[in-house]
Amino acid sequence: MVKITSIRALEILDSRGNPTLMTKVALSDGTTGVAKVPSGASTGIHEAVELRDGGNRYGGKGVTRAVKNVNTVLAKTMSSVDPLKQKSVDDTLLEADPSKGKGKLGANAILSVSMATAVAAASHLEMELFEYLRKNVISKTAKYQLPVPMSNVINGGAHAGNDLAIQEFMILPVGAKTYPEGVRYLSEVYHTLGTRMIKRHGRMAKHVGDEGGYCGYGLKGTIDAFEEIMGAIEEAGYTPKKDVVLGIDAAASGLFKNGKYAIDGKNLDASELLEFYLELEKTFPLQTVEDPFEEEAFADFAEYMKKTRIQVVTDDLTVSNPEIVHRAIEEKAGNALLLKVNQIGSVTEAIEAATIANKADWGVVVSHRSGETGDTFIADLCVALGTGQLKTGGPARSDRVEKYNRLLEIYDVLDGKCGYPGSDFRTAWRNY
Ligand code: 2PG
Ligand code: MG
Repeated sequence: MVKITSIRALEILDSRGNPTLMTKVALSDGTTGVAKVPSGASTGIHEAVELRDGGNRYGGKGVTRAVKNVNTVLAKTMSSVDPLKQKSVDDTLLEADPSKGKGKLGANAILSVSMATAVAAASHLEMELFEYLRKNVISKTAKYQLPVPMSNVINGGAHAGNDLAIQEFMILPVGAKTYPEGVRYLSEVYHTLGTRMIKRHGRMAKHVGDEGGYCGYGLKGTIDAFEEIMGAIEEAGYTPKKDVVLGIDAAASGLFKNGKYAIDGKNLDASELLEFYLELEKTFPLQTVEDPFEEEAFADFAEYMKKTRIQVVTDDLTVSNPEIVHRAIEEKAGNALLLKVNQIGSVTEAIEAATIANKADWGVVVSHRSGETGDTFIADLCVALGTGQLKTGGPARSDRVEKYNRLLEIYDVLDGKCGYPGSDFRTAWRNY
């Protein structure tokens, strides 16, 4: 039986220049797996706990304690675990830190080992990671579909220094026939948008936010941003709605203060904000809205669901936590789950959250964090789950582009023999 011979973590930087972990798992046959952990800015209060050092070093954001936990406690505990059994790998990790939110050893420490072990196992079996996760971990057949990318072309909220309340303005290339064609749509619309904004607002508009989308310099508010994107879609030669639809992540917890949401110079209560979303849906081809209300507002999400037929995605509301996902399903507080591995802290639990959503006929959007690295695990996970949707930022900056490129590579590995859900992005994964 192949064994884990060493686990070694070190402190590296993420795309915002903040410390995070890189962990390498080595197996007895000489194969290795590496994982780098992402980090959010608009984090949900119920997310698993990132262990940070505090103090002055790196402004308190150092992760040397988490690194030490990997190199000592976890390395020791994992030495007797079968690396080819991801469930027992993760069970052992969870046993090592049974605290709520994995705050004792750090969810960042635990996740790095969970991911790196999966990567090492795939490498040992000479399988692609997506193939290993699908066949050996999720136990599904080898029919694959690549995701419709949800690309954040204008950044706002906590991800950019502008006046846009909405955190992410996204485009989805639903009219493309294949994933590579979808990527081309994204890139063309993105560049056209950049040129238009520079023409209108000057060279400052060329700058990008945390997720590779334009920083929105000069834009007056939500409608202005939507109109710019619509103009760019048409100018790039595409037809809005048929070829490209729109999405937002309102990340509304960040707008919420004293019972009201501050947006576009107004203070709206939940029902007024709901009317605003419904109005946007009428005016623009808006087909997916994430976190429309703050992270405890299950009833407001449910109210929105009664009035809309588009995709309502829960992120901060459910934090990829199987228990909370159950609650959201029961309360009909959405119809799609945002899945971030570091919100929950292990590969097995993330897959469990996705499976629960899938059984309830919810969509699943596999997602990056605003603080990323070149790690491409989520691209493989998305293909392995077959969810048909991936959110990984604008088509610029290598922390975002590496994921788009990994999917292009997977398309090539599969010789193009894979589905692309197009406008069925929420429901197509029933067939996969
Ligand atoms: C989100 C994410 C990713 P963050 O809110 O969906 O886009 O942002 O990682 O800052 O939580
Ligand atoms: Mg979000």
